[in-house]
Formats: sequence, C-alpha cells, structure tokens
Amino acid sequence: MRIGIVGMPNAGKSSLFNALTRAGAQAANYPFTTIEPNVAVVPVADHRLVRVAETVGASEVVPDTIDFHDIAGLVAGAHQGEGLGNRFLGNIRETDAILHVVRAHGDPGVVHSEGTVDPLRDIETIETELVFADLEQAERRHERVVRQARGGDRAALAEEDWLRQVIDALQAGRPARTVPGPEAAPAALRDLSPLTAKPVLFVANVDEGDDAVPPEIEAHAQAQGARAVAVSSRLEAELSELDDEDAFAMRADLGVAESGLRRVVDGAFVLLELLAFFTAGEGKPAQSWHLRHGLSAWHAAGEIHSDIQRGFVRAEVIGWEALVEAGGYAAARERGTLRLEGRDYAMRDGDVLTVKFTP
Ligand SMILES: Nc1nc2c(ncn2[C@@H]2O[C@H](COP(=O)(O)OP(=O)(O)OP(=O)(O)O)[C@@H](O)[C@H]2O)c(=O)[nH]1
Ligand SMILES: [Mg+2]
Repeated sequence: MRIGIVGMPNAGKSSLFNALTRAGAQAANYPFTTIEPNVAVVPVADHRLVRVAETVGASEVVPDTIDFHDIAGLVAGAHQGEGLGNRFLGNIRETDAILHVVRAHGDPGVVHSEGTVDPLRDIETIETELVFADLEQAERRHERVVRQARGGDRAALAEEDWLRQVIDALQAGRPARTVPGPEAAPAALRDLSPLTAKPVLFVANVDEGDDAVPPEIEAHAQAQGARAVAVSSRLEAELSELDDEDAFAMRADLGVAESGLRRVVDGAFVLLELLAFFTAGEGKPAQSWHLRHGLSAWHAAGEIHSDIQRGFVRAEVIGWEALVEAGGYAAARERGTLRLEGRDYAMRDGDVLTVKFTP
C-alpha cells in the first residue's frame, strides 16, 4: 500500500509525515523544505495479529506496512516547472491513494505562499495542477498509442479512443476518474496511472485543539464522494515525540480526545477499501496482509508470493476469533471451524489463511 501526500508549500505535509513516521523528516518554517522525496514505512498495528501469533506459537509478529511518500509543495504552475513540486509528481504516480493536506490553521507565524489562508483556493490550485500533470502525461501517451493504432491493433485502438476521452475530460477540468477504463485494453489505466483517478483523503490541518473539519472542506470532499479528516499536523508531530502517557495527558489538556493520526490512518484504510488477513504458523512469523474487498483466496495468495499463487491448490481458512477460541489449528480442525476453500473463496476481514500449493 502506497500513499502520496500532496498540498501547497508549508501546508503541513512534512509535519504530518513526521507524526506518521517519527522519521524526523525536516519540517521548518519556510516553503520548499522537502527537497528530496521522502518515503516512510509505517507498520499497521493490529491487535488481532498479536492474538493469532500467541495462539499458534509464532516466532514473531510482522505487521503489514503502508508507505507514505512526502513530496515538495505544489504551487500554481507546477506542471510548467514552477517551484519544485512538479519534479516529484512522478514519485506519487505509482501510489494507491492521495492524502491532500490543506492548511486551515490561522497561525500568523507560518508563511503562506499566497499571503492568506484560504483552504478552497488552495484545494483548487492543487487539483488544477494534478489535472495538468495528468493531461501532459495523457497527451504524451496518446501520441505513442496513435502510432501503434495505425497497424489496426484492437487494444491500441481502444486505448487511443479512451485516451481521447481522458484528454477531453481533463481539458474540461474534470478528473480522470470520471472516465472508466477501457475494457478492450485492460492495462491502459495502469500504464497511465492518472493522479486524478486515485482516491483522495482531504486532511484539514487545523489549529491546535480543533478537531472539526471546516465546513467548506467537508462540502468540497462530499461533492467528489471523498472523505475529509481534521488534524493539527504540528501538534501530532510534537505528540509523536512524547511517550504514550505524556501524549495522553497533553491531549486531555487540549481537549482532543482521539488521536488525529488515528483518523488519518483509518481514513486511508476506508479509502483503499481494504480488508486484513493473516498468515501464521508455529515457529514461523505471524504476518498481516491487506487486500481489496471482494478479492479471492487466489488473490490473497498472490499478496504472499507469486510462487504460492501460481502453485495454488487449496486454502485452509478460519476467522481469527475462531482460531483463538479453539486454541490452535489442530483443535480448530477437530471442531470443524478450520475450512477447506478453493481459489475463488471471497476473503473476509480477519481471516487466517494457509495456502497449500505445489512448488
Ligand atoms: N500552528 C501550526 N503550525 C503548523 C501546523 N502544521 C505545520 N505547521 C508549521 O508550518 C511550517 C511548515 O510545515 P511543514 O510540515 O514543513 O510543511 P510542508 O507542507 O511539508 O511544506 P513544504 O515541504 O515546504 O511544501 C512548520 O513551521 C510547521 O511547524 C499546525 O497544525 N499548526
Ligand atoms: Mg515538506
């Protein structure tokens, strides 16, 4: 799972990134602090995995991770090379989703590149840059595909037609997600990987002690079918340096009950429509994995290893709670709660999976 963080310069991206990762990426009060792309790997804590590991006597607990990509701020004209952001848009083309950080705090001590705090204007600036970046990419790809399509190749013709629709949509200011991928050219969408087709979570960077999303940001998100969460990036970055007890006391003082970071990570999960499943065995690592809702045991096997997917014979599946209740695989098998499933079995959140495969 990969998530890219976008926003205006000084919006609070690196502060959020720091809080998410405690990676100590440089956060300072002047625009364009983030010069090198920053990638941080954040483990996804899951208490269920710990219980499963204890139950089967696993050697260690290996949680799945999310990669967060922190890039430099985007300004109007970034697609034409203004500022530094454009260079880094390529770094987030490969991500699964986007966190769009919007400055909504009024701290006069933090410089705004446009002089005033105006979340909607900033959102539109960023969205426009993403549209332009996609347009450039789509036009370049179109030129190439037109040449291939001259030979009458069916997939190339379908891709050419689709790219034309994408270009029309982008030129009209509409995101690429409004144009469904072409059925006759299944790889086309992945090859283009438009930024404006990725799911977006808006993160309103609010004043310390606030935890409501400003209504104009909420309304904007809703109009796109997207979600928004509020967080104070600076506060979260500071809290992330304290131990749990001190952090709890500081939250209580400020009246901020829930961790803003929790909201961001949970929001990202909802965005990606993921379920968790586990693999675990005695003396072996217990691991968590994530998969899109609706995918099968065969897809799950592919997450673990391509060889396991290729040699898939059948799967042994049990819900994590049933496994814990039984006290282990052998007892679960006796109780009949450990089931044999084929490759088309639709995975459920919390399943513990053992794939039998021929190497
Ligand atoms: N008061 C306040 N200041 C914040 C908040 N979040 C970030 N800041 C400050 O704003 C400044 C810029 O924050 P960064 O996180 O570096 O911003 P950025 O979006 O990564 O900026 P670029 O990398 O330059 O695009 C720093 O001085 C932060 O301490 C916040 O929630 N409240
Ligand atoms: Mg930064």
